[in-house]
Amino acid sequence: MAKIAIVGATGAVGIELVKCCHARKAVFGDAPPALFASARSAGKVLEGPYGPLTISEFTLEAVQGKFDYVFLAVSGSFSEQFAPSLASSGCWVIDNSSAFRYHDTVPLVVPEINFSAIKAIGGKLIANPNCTTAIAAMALWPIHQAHGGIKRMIVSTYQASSGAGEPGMQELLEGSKSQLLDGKAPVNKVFSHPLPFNCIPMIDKLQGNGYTKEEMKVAWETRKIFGDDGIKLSCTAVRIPTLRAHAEAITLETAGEITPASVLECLRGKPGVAVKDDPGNDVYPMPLSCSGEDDVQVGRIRQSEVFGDRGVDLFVCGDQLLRGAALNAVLIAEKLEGDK
Ligand code: 2RA
Repeated sequence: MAKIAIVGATGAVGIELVKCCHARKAVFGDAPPALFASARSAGKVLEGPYGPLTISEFTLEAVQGKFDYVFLAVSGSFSEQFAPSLASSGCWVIDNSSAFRYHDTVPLVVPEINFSAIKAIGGKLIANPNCTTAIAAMALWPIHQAHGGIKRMIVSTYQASSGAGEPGMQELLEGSKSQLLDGKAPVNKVFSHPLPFNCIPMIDKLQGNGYTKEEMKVAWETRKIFGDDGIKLSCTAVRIPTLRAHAEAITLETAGEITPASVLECLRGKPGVAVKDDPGNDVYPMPLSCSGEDDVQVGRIRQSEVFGDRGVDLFVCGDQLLRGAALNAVLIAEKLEGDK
């Protein structure tokens, strides 16, 4: 039975990690994961599918060498400080921060796509991708494989408040309530502007090229996960007032011919992907219909007016806390466990 630790257990991703482990009790065993967080949260009790679990204060000594899998749902600076020591103590460390995603010596993994990178690169530290990248990658990888490779892509995102964690979700709910019930303008602390009834075309820090870091993450990480530095990708990342699922409009050009039918054919039956493409009957991916769902939804698939027989447009939606974070991490551990 696998021994599992979740560090950063009180956050939105930490809570989903507990649920995802519980859903895979057949793989990991009945014992609940050990939960760790900062001293401030130590002693708190988390109610979840295993029943009440008490949070312990994280120390390196309490975790290193004592677990098979350590999930880190913490800040990049925390991961930078502790992840390498945890990994060299023999634990598999799956890090949800961006601290190691661009290191050549650390695999960046979506298990359905490039699980083999773990053995190829070696080491026990694995980076979990940014949510926006992981969600799109699930839909794009089968298309990339079946059409001679994706050459160019334009991505526009519609990102939920959960990308800023539980405080982001609370700010959206409370701001909406105060506007609707009290007629008061929403207050913003987490987001740089009020999110209710708004959209904010700026996520993460501005880079020297005028894109934000969130936008560049989609380009950098897609290339690394697909093992193809030639993919050209331009992204506009926008925060919208939804709770926990990201949506992405994608226009892409492939090397080979592509049609909506060939896209449907390569997506059907792929694990982790659900085709929702019957627009005449109002069936398409939406944040509400994929919230709490493991599968990434793909729909509105159409021949591109710009790229002709080498291009399609499509719409993708995925739960930000699941495929975009906790589920992807737990699926990596599940595959490692199966590989033993
Ligand atoms: C966001 N991508 O949506 C981030 C979270 N990882 O803000």
